[in-house]
This record gives sequence, structure tokens and C-alpha cells, in this order.
Amino acid sequence: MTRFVTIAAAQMGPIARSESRGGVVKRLIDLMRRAKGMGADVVVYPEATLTAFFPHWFTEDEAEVDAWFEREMPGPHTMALFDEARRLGLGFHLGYCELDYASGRKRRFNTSILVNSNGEIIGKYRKIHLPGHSDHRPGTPFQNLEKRYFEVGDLGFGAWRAWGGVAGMMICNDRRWPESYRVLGLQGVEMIFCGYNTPVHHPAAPDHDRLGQFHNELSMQSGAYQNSAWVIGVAKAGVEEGVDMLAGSCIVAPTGEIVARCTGNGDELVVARCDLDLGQSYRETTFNFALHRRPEHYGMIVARTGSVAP
Ligand code: CDV
Repeated sequence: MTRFVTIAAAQMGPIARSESRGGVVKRLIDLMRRAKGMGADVVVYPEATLTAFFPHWFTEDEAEVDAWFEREMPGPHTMALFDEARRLGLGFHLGYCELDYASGRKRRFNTSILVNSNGEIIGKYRKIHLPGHSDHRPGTPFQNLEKRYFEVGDLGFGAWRAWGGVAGMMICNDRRWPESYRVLGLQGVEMIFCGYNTPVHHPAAPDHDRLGQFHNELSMQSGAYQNSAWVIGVAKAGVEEGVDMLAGSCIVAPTGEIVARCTGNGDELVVARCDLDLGQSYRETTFNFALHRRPEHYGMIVARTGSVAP
């Protein structure tokens, strides 16, 4: 029996610093309704979807930082999104910034969730690879203070049965690390949802700028192919508070091919009917992990040459 799931990548245009959560949720609901009209079963929103990407700005004011975070999910503003998903019978993936008090102290995470078509949260992931720096660097055109505002995620890379297959999540910078995909691939994940906020300009290495879209696609296409999974990469795009953000949201098949791609810099949807069994042929041949993968031998070369990385 062939298994199909229709997935919508819901790219977001810039979100102004002054834009309210309610205003953003309205945009998300509009995209959700349009996705439903295009036959989607699940709609995938970007990283930190509910606000402007505040790690670009430095502040020492704790209250100001906390204001970018959600204390509950769903909360007063996001409840409408959950209600609409339930009404339409549509699942979704949402990236947001999470304030967590469960351990008895305040912790901040860059988080994403999977929500089923009954409006129930069925999976949660907290970003592991946090890029940027924690110190104030006022000389740069913008900063990336993720290491200051977030803790490293403590939930690992999970896998959940959803939409007739197995789903996993990663967030933005995670997509550049092969380990992220492989840990999901080893759990049999068939669809990987990944939101991103990626500036076009790389202040620490401007010579990388011209390759931004190439590296974005290279990472997701190789991750998809080498792990026999669909990868749905969804951007926050356009010029947001003076920072030009990489667009190019796309849906990558387990073949490594991009089957759908956004072409603009604003709120935009692309939809693909994804055959979850397409990965099977790769999982049973080239990437049959049980037959061909040999992790027990991977340490030998390092041991022989003695070139151990720090
Ligand atoms: N939000 C991110 O993780 N962005 C990084 C940028 C800062 C390089 C990325 O890997 O796209």
C-alpha cells in the first residue's frame, strides 16, 4: 500500500518588531486555510514563527527578553491557531521560543512542536545546535545572540508516528550538521520538518554570503538523500528590521531532489504530495543501514594516524 501525505511549506515574510502575536497568528491562519484549500494534511511554519528574530539584537533587560517567549502552548494568542487546525482537520509544525519553569528555574529554549489534526501536541523538539555568540558585538550590522538567549535543547532528536509515517524535527542551524539527520534516520524518520531564520549576510565570514542558498539546499538535499527522508525546509524570508533573510523554502524528496520551492520573499505556500514509501527503495539498497553501515569500524583510522580532533 502506498502512503501519501500532502505537506505545505508555509514561508513567512518579515515580522516587524512591533507586530503583535495576534497579527502574526492571523497571517498563520490565513496560510493554514490556503494550505487546506491546496489539499494539505500538514502545514509547516518556520523557526521562531511568532515574532521578529530577536537574537539579532542585544539587551541585558530580562523582561524585554522574556517578552519574546511563550509561557504556555497553546497560549492566549496561539489558541486560535490550534482551534483552526482542529476545525480544518489539519496538522501543523510550529517553531516558537519557549519559557520553561518545569525544573524549578527559568529556562529558555528555541523550540518546535508537532500538532495533530485534533489540535493536540504530539511532539516537541528543542534546538541543539545554537549558532552565534553570547557576548555583545556592537560593531556588527546585526548580531546572532542565540547562545545568550537560549539553552541547548535537552530533548534529543525524537521521532513520532504521525500522518501515516514517522516524523522528526530539527531547527535551522541543525540542518547543517549531518548528525542531526543521521540520528533521525537511525530512528526510521520519513519526514523531517525544519524551520530557519538565516541572514543572507554572514558578518563573521562575508565571503560565504554568495553561497547562502547553495549551502542551504546542499545541506537539506544531502540530509534527505543520505537518510531516505523527505525534508521540508521553511524560511522566515525578506528584509526584517534591516536584516535580509534567506528565502527559498523547499520540499526535498528522499532522492535528494527539490520538488517544490518558494520563489518570493513574503508569506508564501508550496505544497507537495509526498510518497512516504519513496524512501523505502533507498533504505533497502544504498542506505540499508543494517547491511552496510559499519560504525564499529569508524574509529580505526583516527586510532592509526593519531590525528584526534580536540
Ligand atoms: N537561526 C539560525 O540557526 N541561523 C543560522 C545562521 C546564523 C548561520 C543558520 O545556520 O542558518
